Amino acid sequence: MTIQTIPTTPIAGQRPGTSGLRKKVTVFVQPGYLENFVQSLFDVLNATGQDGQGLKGQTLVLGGDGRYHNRAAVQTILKLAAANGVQRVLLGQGGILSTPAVSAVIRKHQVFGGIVLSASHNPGGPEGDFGIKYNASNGGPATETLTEAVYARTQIVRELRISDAPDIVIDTLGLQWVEQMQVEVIDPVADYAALMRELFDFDLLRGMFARGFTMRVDAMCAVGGPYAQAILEGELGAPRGTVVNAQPLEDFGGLHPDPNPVNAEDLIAHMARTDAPDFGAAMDGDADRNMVVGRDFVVTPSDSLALMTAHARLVPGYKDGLLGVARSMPTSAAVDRVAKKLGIACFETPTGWKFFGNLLDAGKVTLCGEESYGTGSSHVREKDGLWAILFWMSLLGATGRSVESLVREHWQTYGRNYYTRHDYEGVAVEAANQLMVDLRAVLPGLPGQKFGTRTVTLADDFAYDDPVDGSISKAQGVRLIFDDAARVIFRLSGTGTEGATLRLYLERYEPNPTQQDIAVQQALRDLAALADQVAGIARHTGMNGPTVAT
Ligand code: G16
Repeated sequence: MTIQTIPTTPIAGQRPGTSGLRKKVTVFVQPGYLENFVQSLFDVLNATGQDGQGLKGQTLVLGGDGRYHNRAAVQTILKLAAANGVQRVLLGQGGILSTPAVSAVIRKHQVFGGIVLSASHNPGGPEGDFGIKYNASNGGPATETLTEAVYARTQIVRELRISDAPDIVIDTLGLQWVEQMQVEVIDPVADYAALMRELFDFDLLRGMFARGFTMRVDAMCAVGGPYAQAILEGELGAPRGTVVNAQPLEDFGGLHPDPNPVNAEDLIAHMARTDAPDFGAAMDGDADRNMVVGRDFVVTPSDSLALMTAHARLVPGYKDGLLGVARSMPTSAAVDRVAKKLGIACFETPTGWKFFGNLLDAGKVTLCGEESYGTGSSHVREKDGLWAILFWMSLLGATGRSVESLVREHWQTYGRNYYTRHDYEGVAVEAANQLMVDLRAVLPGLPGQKFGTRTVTLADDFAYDDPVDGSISKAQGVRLIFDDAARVIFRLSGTGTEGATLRLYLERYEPNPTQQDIAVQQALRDLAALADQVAGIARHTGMNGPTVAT
């Protein structure tokens, strides 16, 4: 075994997006692609690490969602880590760790940071996507400052430092070595499960299953399966088969592991049957997203966050109440109304879980959530799919109510925020950029303008001043806010790997209980037309409607 220094040349386009670097597998397998990025990350960490020591003597956590290329990438990263001063790596068995589990392991063992191999909800397999992101010592996604520094480094990286050691055995628990670096292969579920036991009343949940509570969790052939099986079927006594698609597969069995009504159609159909279980849920590729479904009743992520906030004291881990809550800007304002009633702060951040990190670290918020099927809390620094499922199950157990009745009661109390997201996928990058340029140009003229019965009260490009570290993030999405609290938001996705995706978020508030049962797309039809009128979506994209509406 020797450590080698190998010349390399910079590769263009290695800028991390909303959540790490995501590209097609065909891109990631190009010689030097992964190596250049990881070397650049290690160079930055070595230059900026604690006490000037960089990675020397430090421990990293490593694992991924098991998608195609996960296993090969693990071996490459270990060889680079060993050559760049890392002392120890905690590696999930088989190269597997869900994103929230990486965060939990980093925090529990108080280590320097971790690397997550995932393209989240993006499809897998040789023709699918792969991704990598770095999480810092708080367990959360690296800040923009760090990811930008890594990107800058990728543009000048000239040398790889890498060991020529043989591959290690990643399926066997225990200690191995790569050069002087210890690799401890750990049980991917154990630390995470221990954390869940601290937050939830497992006896209550066990009792629910014992009394016949029924549930269907669709793990979408992704990494959440082993976690859900171990906790729900193993510890809590749920009947075998409660977790479906539980075996993580390199191509997710051809499923698109994105837990929304469009991609989790099998779960939606199952929950619409007359013999549907009491509770349904799905998770995404790396198990940080969740979708909550009642009997023939889908809960929007925005409503889910609002309800969890309203009832948090029913869950043991949150019985003392919440410090505050945070949502991403495009997420509906349903939670704002709950926060107001509870008298707690509600923060509005740009899209990207990394923006919640400072608020959580500073003790300003306890719960966070996003419209993109993500909810989480201060227990880790990632959104957490199975945690959200256990949280909802706890609410059902504590109240004895159904999913639908809890949500309907919530709307009666707080009003309903009708909400939808329209995705225009596969738009030519230039056309999408031009749409945003043209839209930004008309913003100054919009306030005061009337559209039907509505008047624009604010039209801006959202900028976020981080209240903890003072950093400013500009151009985070164009928002139009109206005098009746309706909102229309436009932004380009930062997680796609092909062309551009325009996201259009539509929301209107309905306080009248007799008007809270309109089909969502119908309730928001006029706002969709307004959005097209202002932004010329059809004109710019050549598309007459979204590819996905959830
Ligand atoms: C990531 C981020 C989320 C974000 C989502 C969608 O989630 O962590 O904060 O809401 O992408 O981002 P975009 O609208 O830019 O595509 P994940 O689950 O993909 O890691």
